[in-house]
Amino acid sequence: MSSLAGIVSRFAIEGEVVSVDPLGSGLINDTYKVTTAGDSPDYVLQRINNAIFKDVALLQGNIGAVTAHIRKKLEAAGEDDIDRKVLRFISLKDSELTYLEDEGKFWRVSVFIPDAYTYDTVNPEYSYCAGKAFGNFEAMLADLPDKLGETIPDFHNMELRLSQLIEAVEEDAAGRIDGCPEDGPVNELPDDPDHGEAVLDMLEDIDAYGVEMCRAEQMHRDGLLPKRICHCDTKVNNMMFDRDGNILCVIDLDTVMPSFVFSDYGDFLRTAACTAPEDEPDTSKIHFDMEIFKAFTRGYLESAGCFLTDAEKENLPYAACMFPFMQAVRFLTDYINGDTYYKTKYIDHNFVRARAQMTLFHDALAHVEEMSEFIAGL
Ligand code: GN1
Ligand code: MG
Repeated sequence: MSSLAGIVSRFAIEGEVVSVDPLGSGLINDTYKVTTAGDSPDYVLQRINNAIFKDVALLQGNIGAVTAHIRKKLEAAGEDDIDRKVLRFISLKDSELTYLEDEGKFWRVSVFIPDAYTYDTVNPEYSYCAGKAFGNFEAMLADLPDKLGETIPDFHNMELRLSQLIEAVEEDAAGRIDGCPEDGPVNELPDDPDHGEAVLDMLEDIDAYGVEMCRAEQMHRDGLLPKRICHCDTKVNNMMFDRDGNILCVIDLDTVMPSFVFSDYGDFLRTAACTAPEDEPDTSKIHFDMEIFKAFTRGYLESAGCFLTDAEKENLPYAACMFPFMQAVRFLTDYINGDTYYKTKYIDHNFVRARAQMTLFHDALAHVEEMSEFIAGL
């Protein structure tokens, strides 16, 4: 088996590798920091999860087009420190490709951005900056000449996510529905002995909102909602800040593809406006934070307001609800399938995540009117 340092040595990096250590907390790819000796830059090594990103060539092609386009814009705007504001991927030593296939695994290397920080929680001031940054990111990509492929087809299609849940329930591949509650819980949550029942309750709860949460697909069919190039994984920890809290860049570009703007807006709030981690077991700690919502929305509309349609703006509160809902559906689907998609740390992790997301969904839903009033007043 190739060593990590051996993998790195196939890329045209500068300097001598000193160490390769795990980095970050992504749920899909494996990420490492590559430290080099002396003044050479450090690097980020990633194993691309090709069970999920099935077309790595397309994926790296998208990322190449996006980063080159952003770099050009930053240069034209006379920005300084550009290498900290857009990712740079390294080619192989013996080819132009920016990924390596080795023993059926796919790898890539980018330059590590020094003195940059990611956060799992942010205050309103940072949220405002993040809103501006994601709006800017979409604005910069609005005139991208290359046509991007969908790295995961229909990634944020709510109708598809619900049908995947239904399929999972019908198959019940891991026996996490059948056998419960009659045979007792399959797995025991420390605080929830009636677990099997809890899964069924959650399915019922999801079913009650399914049609309403598929509004985006309906609007798209009615010609009311365009697809634009979006980031599609705007978790708060996918944004890099400098030491003073200024935004440097957005990272984790695997899912940059055409989608509804609700994706970026909704997924940021799902993580940043939640008062607890996305897998919080104690649901009493989970609330939708309106101060974060307001700050982020103000920032986002300052940079994206110029290209968004009225229908898009009016439906931002829906997006704030739809994303926790969609994530609950995705986590629950994976739970029922037997945890084949997301990395998990304990047996019921995906169920706990789904429950946290449904709790957040309900609290966001209770704030829809307040959100709409705020947006109308901006
Ligand atoms: C995954 O890779 P990571 O951890 O940033 C997922 C997102 C989910 C997120 C939930 C390709 O993102 O869609 O929102 O987990 N990415 C993919 O934490 O499915
Ligand atoms: Mg990430």
